[in-house]
Amino acid sequence: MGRTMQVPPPTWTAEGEFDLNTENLRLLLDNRIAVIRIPGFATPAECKSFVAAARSGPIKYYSVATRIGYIGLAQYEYRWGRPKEDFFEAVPQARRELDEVISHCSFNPMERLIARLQAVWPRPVGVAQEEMGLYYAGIIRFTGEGVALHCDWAPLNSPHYAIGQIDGQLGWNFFAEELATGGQTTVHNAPWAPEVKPGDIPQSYGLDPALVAGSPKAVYQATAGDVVIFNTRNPHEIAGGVAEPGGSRISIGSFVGRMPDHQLMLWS
Ligand SMILES: O=C(O)CCC(=O)C(=O)O
Ligand SMILES: [Fe+2]
Repeated sequence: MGRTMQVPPPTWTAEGEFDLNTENLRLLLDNRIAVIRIPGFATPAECKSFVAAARSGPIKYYSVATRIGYIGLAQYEYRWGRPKEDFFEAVPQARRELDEVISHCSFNPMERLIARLQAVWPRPVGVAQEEMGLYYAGIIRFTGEGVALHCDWAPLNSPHYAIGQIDGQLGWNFFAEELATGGQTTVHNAPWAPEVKPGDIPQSYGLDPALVAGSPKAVYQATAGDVVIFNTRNPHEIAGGVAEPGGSRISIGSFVGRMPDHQLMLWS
């Protein structure tokens, strides 16, 4: 069994939302605090520009019950029965599609976010890579109908990739458009540690609510203009809501993993 099974996973010592600084980033990676928010990461004009660019991009839909639109590439879609080569071969095309969308936007949210993290982190921050190539980072999502309870934890989801070596995983999302009502994200402080047979990759989406019953939780609002960061080993879910006419809940984000040498690597 992996080392993740032997040590009980850490839990929050404080709930609520914190600013981005070195200490808080470390606490979030260690799963000691619930949420970091960067208010006003982008101006209202920049949000509008991003929304227009995203809407004109090549939107696809995940094969799950609630309709989740996206642009980009998710590594975990390759976790069962697909060789790593397939994933790394798909990266350049996905990158070109994202670059095309961002070229229509008045700013680059990926570059801005990496700069904000690098400004507070003493080790290098950048898009993940390994011998086979560069990962893809930066999924644009349309999540107005909500997202079911799930976990994102590469040591279990992606054990055969370099990102499987991380000891902390965060997800950041920049929200460019918010719903009129609803759309909150609930993060449950019940860090994922399922029993798995060596080599097995567990189902991590549509988790049983019993897993989080009675655990502390933090609820954040997906406010347009802000970036919100949380520890994705905690099961989390997004409530559906009511959009403005023609609107949605539109974001771009990726994961951030802390490698054994404490570099921060980004992927989606
Ligand atoms: O959109 C959100 O609030 C969270 C999305 C999510 O599940 C993630 O970033 O891992
Ligand atoms: Fe997630």
